[in-house]
Amino acid sequence: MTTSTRPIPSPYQNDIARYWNEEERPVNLRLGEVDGLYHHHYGVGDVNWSVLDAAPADRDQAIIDELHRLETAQAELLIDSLGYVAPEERILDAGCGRGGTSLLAHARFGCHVDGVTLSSKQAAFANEQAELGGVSDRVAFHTGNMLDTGFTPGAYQAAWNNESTMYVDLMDLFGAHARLLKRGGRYVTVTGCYNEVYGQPSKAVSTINAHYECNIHGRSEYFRAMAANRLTPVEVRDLTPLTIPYWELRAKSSVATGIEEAFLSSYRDGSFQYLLIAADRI
Ligand code: GPP
Ligand code: MG
Repeated sequence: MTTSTRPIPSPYQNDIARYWNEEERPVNLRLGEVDGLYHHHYGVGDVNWSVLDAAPADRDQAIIDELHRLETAQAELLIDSLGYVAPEERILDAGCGRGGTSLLAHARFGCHVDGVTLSSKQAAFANEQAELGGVSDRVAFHTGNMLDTGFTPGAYQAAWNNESTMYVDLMDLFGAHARLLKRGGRYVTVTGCYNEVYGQPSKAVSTINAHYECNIHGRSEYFRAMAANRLTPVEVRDLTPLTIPYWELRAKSSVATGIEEAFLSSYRDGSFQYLLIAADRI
């Protein structure tokens, strides 16, 4: 087990660390308990709506299992876009949360994975999951700042942010990824962004920002910041239609948190989008 600690410099970063150190929402913990993959992102794909008709004694767990299946499908989709990673290579999960995507990526490629999160509690939790899974020799979670990891420049074949870009300045973030990635390495993000076709962000976006203490970016910011940092898009997918069913099921579940309507209304009216962007480090 490796847990390195670097200084957390800004008041906002302290706020983020506090937020995620204190977070214990059943929508994350109960889903993670299904199989030990704890995610901090949403789901994609068709819902098996028959779970709503399960026998009363089984219904709640059937819905939890289904939400978890859709969240795991989202992580697999992101990993699909990382390209081939050889077992001896390293990959980076920036804003790794409790580690679900990292563990899935290791299962896919067998490679070394470093996850970084500002939350020491998340890093410790994720390391425990890696231990339990018997992969802690290759998968390590670190308490630290994704903008200043201290990791070896040029050492990474792939890097990603699974719904964590809204906590950082994108110029700083992509500068950091460009330094860590090898030339020809792959960067992927799945993110929510506001749709600048409609100008400024809608009230729903402000509600989401307040809920998670984050700052959602506009779509064009991603492409500007990538272009400025040697990251050239190879794939852009609008996942909005694929994630709406997840939110519809979540809204009907016992683990709904109250944020569901803000996602559903802004995805449906087009003011907010769920995007996957993959880019090559040139
Ligand atoms: C949290 O996931 C996700 C974010 C903070 C990013 C916000 C995402 C956008 C697409 C805007 P979580 O799994 O911790 O959230 P919840 O507890 O609501 O499931
Ligand atoms: Mg969640």
